[in-house]
Amino acid sequence: MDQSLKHPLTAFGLNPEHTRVSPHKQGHINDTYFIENSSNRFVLQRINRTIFPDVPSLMHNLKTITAHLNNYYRNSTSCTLHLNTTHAKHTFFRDENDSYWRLFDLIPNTQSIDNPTNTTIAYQGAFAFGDFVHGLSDFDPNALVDTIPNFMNLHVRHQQFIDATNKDPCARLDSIEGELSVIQTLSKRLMEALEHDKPFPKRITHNDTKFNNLLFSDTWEPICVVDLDTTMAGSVIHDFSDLVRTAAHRCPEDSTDLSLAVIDRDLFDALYTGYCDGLQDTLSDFEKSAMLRYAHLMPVMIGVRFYTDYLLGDPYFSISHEKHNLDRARVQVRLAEELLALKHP
Ligand code: GN1
Ligand code: MG
Repeated sequence: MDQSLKHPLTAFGLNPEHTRVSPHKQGHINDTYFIENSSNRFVLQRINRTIFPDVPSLMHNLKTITAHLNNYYRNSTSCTLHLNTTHAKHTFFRDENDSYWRLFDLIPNTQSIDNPTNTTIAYQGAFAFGDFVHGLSDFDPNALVDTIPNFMNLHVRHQQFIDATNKDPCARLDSIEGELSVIQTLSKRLMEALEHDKPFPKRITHNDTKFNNLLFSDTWEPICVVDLDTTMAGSVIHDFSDLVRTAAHRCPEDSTDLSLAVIDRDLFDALYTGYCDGLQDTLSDFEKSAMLRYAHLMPVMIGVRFYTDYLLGDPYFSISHEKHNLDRARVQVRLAEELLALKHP
């Protein structure tokens, strides 16, 4: 076992000698491990402190959100995450190296997928993400801390991208300069459109609605929305767009075969209907039409972020090969173009 796991396991009342550990590979941000002893299974996470510097506030959000959702899901087959506490009754543990750890119960008999394999799964998944926001709709968005300031601020993301192209610290610009005008134009047009539009109603949203952030049962019933670190004040426009970014097609996020980055109209429609149904009557007509108008928003914003990270030498998203962030960025551009070309009644 990785020696650094011993202290956190002990702090959460587990005996490292009688614990099996296996690393979990998904997610670009935190380090995640599956933990098993003779009676229970857990998910242990080392929180990425570069990205989430204020862990107490992050964990305060998480505690508040899960308490609220626990009540919302009480008569349903869905559930929310369950945080374990340390001997000292804290939801996180800080070790001698200043790493912060937390321990969730593992939700048994569940599975996740990167892309839905049919429209029923797409509908069910989108419903669950909409229902998640619906469950938090009677909760004051101002009660939560912004765990990452300006997380969904396209102006800030765009400026960081321009700064990265100006600095070019890894001399990576030369080889990709020709392709950057596409993402720049997409991003500028979006900023202009957003500026002339009405502001989106503020709600508590998930802000990372990757399709694989939802656990399904073995018969594909949605069970639990996970990865709640960016659940904070936001808008459904972003959540819906991130959902179509990851689920309205069959293309891996980092595919080098761009011919796979094709939007499937049926999957898109199933996601839209499911998401609207999940939110029930809390969704306004303005939001419903803006969700369609800005369906390409997250591919553009994440595309901008992937290009920025590539230019800066990959400090943010974990990578497994040198051009990983570039591969990811190119898929996002293709998806944005596809989504822009969709016609809506
Ligand atoms: C990150 O944690 P993970 O891998 O689900 C990122 C999201 C991006 C996503 C792109 C805190 O999410 O914003 O959409 O990667 N999370 C954070 O795959 O930056
Ligand atoms: Mg995440």
